[in-house]
This record gives sequence, C-alpha cells and structure tokens, in this order.
Amino acid sequence: MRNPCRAKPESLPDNHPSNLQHEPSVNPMRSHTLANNQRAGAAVAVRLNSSPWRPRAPLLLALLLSLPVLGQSRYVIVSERLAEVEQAAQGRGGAVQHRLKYLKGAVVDLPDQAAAAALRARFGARAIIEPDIVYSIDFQPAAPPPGKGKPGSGNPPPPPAQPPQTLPWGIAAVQAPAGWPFYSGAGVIVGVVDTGIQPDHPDLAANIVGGENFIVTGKVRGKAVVDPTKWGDDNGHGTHVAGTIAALDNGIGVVGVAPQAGLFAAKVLNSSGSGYVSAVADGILSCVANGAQVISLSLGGGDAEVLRLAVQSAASQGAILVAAAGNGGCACALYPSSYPEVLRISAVNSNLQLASFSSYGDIDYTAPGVGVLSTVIGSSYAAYNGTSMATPHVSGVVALMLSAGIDTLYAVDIGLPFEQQGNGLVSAVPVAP
Ligand SMILES: [Ca+2]
Repeated sequence: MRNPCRAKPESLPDNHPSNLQHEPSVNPMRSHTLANNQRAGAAVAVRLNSSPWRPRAPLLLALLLSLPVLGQSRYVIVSERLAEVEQAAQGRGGAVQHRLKYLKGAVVDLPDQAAAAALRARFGARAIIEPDIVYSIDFQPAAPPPGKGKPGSGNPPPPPAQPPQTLPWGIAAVQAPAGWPFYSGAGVIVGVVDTGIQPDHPDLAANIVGGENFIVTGKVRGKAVVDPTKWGDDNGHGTHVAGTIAALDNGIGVVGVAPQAGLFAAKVLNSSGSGYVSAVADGILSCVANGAQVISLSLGGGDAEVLRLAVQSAASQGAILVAAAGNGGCACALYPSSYPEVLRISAVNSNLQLASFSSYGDIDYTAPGVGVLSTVIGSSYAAYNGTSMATPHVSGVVALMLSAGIDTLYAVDIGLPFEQQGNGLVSAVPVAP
C-alpha cells in the first residue's frame, strides 16, 4: 500500500482506486489508507505532491533554535561504532553525558565546533555527529496555566471537585460520538511524546499503561542521570494532549476522541516545555518498544538527522506518527511534522476557519485547535490553543480506526484552501455531518 501521509487530492483524486482500499469515500468526504507501506525498506517515502509551498526562514524556528541556555557544545552522536566515536570525542576533550536507550548513540559535550568537525571528518558516514538542538511545545494557553500548589507549602493541594462531564467542541467536530457505538480505541496504545502525563488524573488514570522519562533528573560525579520512572507531567501540556486523545467516558470532566485507548507517556520535554532532540528521538522509539501503534507529537524544532532516523524507524515498524504543523502562522517547515513519514496537522477554530496562529503548507489534515478543553495537571481542566491541541484529535481518530481494523482515515472537506486543510477536517465516521 502507498504511504498514507502524502496522498494529495491534486495527485490522487478522491475516486482514485488507491483511495478505495476499505470503503468508498463519500463526497465531500476524503479518506486515505492507514495500513501502510512503512515497513522495512520503505522508510524513505516519496512526496507525491508538488505543493507551491516553500519553506521560509520562520521566526518561530529561529527562536527555537536560538535557545543557548541548554548548551551550545552539546552534541548527539549515533553510530554502530559508538564506543570508538566516544573514545575519539574524549580524546578531543569531550565528555560523554549519557547514552541513548533506543538508538545506538550518546549525548556528548564537546569543547568547540572544531572538535565536532574533526570527528565528522574522521568517521564520515559511519556516524551522525550533530548539535543536540532544542525542541519545544507548540501551544498558546487560552487560560492561565494551572497552579502547581503553593510554593513551599510542602503539601500538594487536594484534588479539586470533579465537574460533571462535558463534551468538548472539538470531540464533537471530529464526529467521535458517532463512531463510539462501533469503536472506542480499545486495544490501541497511543504514545504521547511530550512533557509527561499526570499518572493519577481521575479522567485519565485508567487508560494510562505506563511511561518513560528522558529528561535529566540529576548528576552524579558530573555525569547526567536520567531516572526513567519520572514521567509524570510537571508542565501540563502533555496531560492536556493526553485528555484530547483518551480522557475517560466516566461522567466527570471531559471525554477524549478515543475514550478506551491506552496512553503511554514518553517524557522528553521539561517543566518549561523544552527538550533536546536526542530525547525526542529516543522517546519516539520508546513508544514503539512499549507497543504504541500511534505516536502523537505536539512539539517541533529544526531538522535533525537523529530525529529523522527515529521517525523512519518508527514508521518502518508500522507506527502512525502525527505531529503539529506549528504556531508560527506561516508557510514554514517544522520538524518532525515536515518529514514525509509524519501526518502534519493544522488547527481550525469552532467556525472551522484556520486558526490565526496555525502554520500551513504541506498539511495532511486539520483538526480543532482553538479553545480546546481538556485535562491538566492538578486533576483539573483548562482550555488551550495550538496546533499542539489539534494534533491529538487526529491521533485519537487514528486510534479509533485501528481499534476497528479500519485502514482508512476519513476527513471532511470544510472548504479551506488545500494548503490549510490538506485532506480536510479529520473525522471518525465516513459521512459528513
Ligand atoms: Ca470524563
């Protein structure tokens, strides 16, 4: 089967045979296949479209890439000959911080760019040696971030009284309730690569299957230590994303797109919502290793070989990757969403117009991303804006489809330009409302 990510209507019309793998697409519905060709050997997909979109140098990206606080001399190395490269790095005055878990790689501090250049010259194509650039969450709070308890009080505040369950507008807009009599996400695990998930949130806990942390939790003798069990959310963003995917249908709070899907938390972003690309890459592969069939990526940054490698590996193992287009409001690339193996998601408001902040161009699907009510830390609820919030709507619909063995991802043509909506507003059922 063809790659589901880049089938553009101008390349493949709705009645093209390859769009009819499972069920006929009903005008104005659009659909394409989920079961994929992303198996071994097909990791490098070909873009089918020739979109007029061209990447520009976006301010957002410049901002993301100009965060020097996390270290200018920090590099990530991936190589089959890792020990040899590490030794060479140490010979150039470098220090190995820690090894990656799922890639044969390590995070290494190098004294200067000359040391990196010397290592590249020595190992050539046998090693990736690149700056460990910073990735960030991609959202704009529609409400103040939730409180984290009174500083210094010593005791967390008691959980707030749980409100009666409401149906967020976005869950209705993607027609999830129409799908629930037939599929609810049961048996499918969605990996949330983000700031973590509150493990005991009353509207999430029963769906959380586990997690893994990739953020440094301490130092021993100058070396970074990462405690994999510390995957709880200290920001709020990851918990919000998780709720849109799979908040429980339990009478309280909100309900997610796929209320019986499992959630796996790969914590790759710190309490400020920033993290290194080495952690993002490892987190993606952690999700796959822990059984995730869908990987939700509400984050973005620059292009990086290590991230491309992880994305291609996850896709080749059958995972469906979904990522935010970005909040730059521009026709600009952001990674991982701009990789061809990844579904790139823009955001619309409740009038089904493109959100003012949403980036566009090369979009696969659009989804609700303004005033999105979901779970947040502190066992509470809040509304956020962002392509970060649109992305989990699509991840949830993918989980619904996979739980029913349907290999098609439906969408409704909402009349926006193709560069804004891609295949359209993602939908849980193959009929327009
Ligand atoms: Ca609920």
